[in-house]
Amino acid sequence: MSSTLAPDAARTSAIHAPVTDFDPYADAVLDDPYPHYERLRELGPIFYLSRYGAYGLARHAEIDSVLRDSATFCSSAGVGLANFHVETPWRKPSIILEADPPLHGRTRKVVAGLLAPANINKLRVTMEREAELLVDRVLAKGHIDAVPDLCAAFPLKVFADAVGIPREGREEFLLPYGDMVFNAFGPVNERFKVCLDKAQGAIAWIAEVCKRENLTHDGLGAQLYAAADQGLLDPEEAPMLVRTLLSAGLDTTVFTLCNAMICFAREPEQWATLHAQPTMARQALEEVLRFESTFHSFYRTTTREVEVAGVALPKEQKICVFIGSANRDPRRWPDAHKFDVNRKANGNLAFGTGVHGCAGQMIARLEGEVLLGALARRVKSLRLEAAPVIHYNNSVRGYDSMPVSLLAA
Ligand code: OVM
Repeated sequence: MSSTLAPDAARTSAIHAPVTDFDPYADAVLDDPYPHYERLRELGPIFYLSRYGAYGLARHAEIDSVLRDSATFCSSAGVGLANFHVETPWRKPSIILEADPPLHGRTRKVVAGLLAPANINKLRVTMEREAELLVDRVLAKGHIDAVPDLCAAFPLKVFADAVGIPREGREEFLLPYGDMVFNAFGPVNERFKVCLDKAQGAIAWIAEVCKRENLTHDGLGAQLYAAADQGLLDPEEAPMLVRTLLSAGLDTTVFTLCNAMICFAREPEQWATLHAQPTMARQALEEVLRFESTFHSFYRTTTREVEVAGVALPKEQKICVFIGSANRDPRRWPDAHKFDVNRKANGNLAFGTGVHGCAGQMIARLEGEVLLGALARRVKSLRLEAAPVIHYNNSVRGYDSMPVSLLAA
């Protein structure tokens, strides 16, 4: 990582941001991003990523402030590196993620109601039953690949059922579609291009299953169409928001469960603590989200000239927020690099914050709590049997394979 004087964008400012040629998307960085994040935080409260022409934030305080000021740091120019005002997005922009007021407020209100505890808590019983069946199966096997057998299997069943899409095609298409969605929050690198080539079938399948006639009559998808019937959404907005559920709701929860398994496989004492007290599952999940965040980086775009940490930024400037770093910032977290299920991990930015804070965070936490709780009650110990295989993606962190052995309680 080199640090020299600032280029054009910062030359006129009172304080120049440190410049770095750091590539957040390099395989070697994704293998273990945390030492790199520490160097980024030490560069200062803001820095300039010369490879990408974007500023970056890696400390908790600055990221929190920027995410809370959605008027200055907008989403309608895309929340990836691409600026939709000048570049053509790979798909029609999301009407919630990649939107500002007034459009965002209207769609967000409908999705917030859909995914509020009052509407999703009725899913708990079904999820608990599925979790028990899944734990039966993995304990019977003893040796498993925790990614397909557990971490992917659970959301592909319970979340896809909750949305109300067909069974056929889930395994083949849902995760590859999300893989593309999350790669698109980074640069158009080789990873992006290869993924887009592979995602063509998934893109067509997603468009089909978002149609009203392909959804169950009582799921979350059907409820979006019902909201359109009531005039809360335009008719063409219902399938767009079903697409949002399927974009944002699978890879993220699958990888969060992978990250939970990794955290506990590496820290047997932490598993012993949770096993002794399975009702800690929700709190433990929060610490997983802090310690191994799922969504590691995304962007905002300035709507005007603005100073951030004393550095003057122009209008239309992309700023990358390194969530995975904010959640390890020692300025915010005592013993930031210790995975500790007893800590108060609230205030972590794994789900973002502000008006765009994850609308699905309560159902995500519900899935995580239910599966982790079922495992905590019935699994005495878990052991990593071989090196896990990381899944390389431009913005989310997870695994393709994780050979694990489980010992029943
Ligand atoms: C969407 C969408 C897609 C991916 C992620 C997300 C993190 C939203 O299509 O609206 O939120």
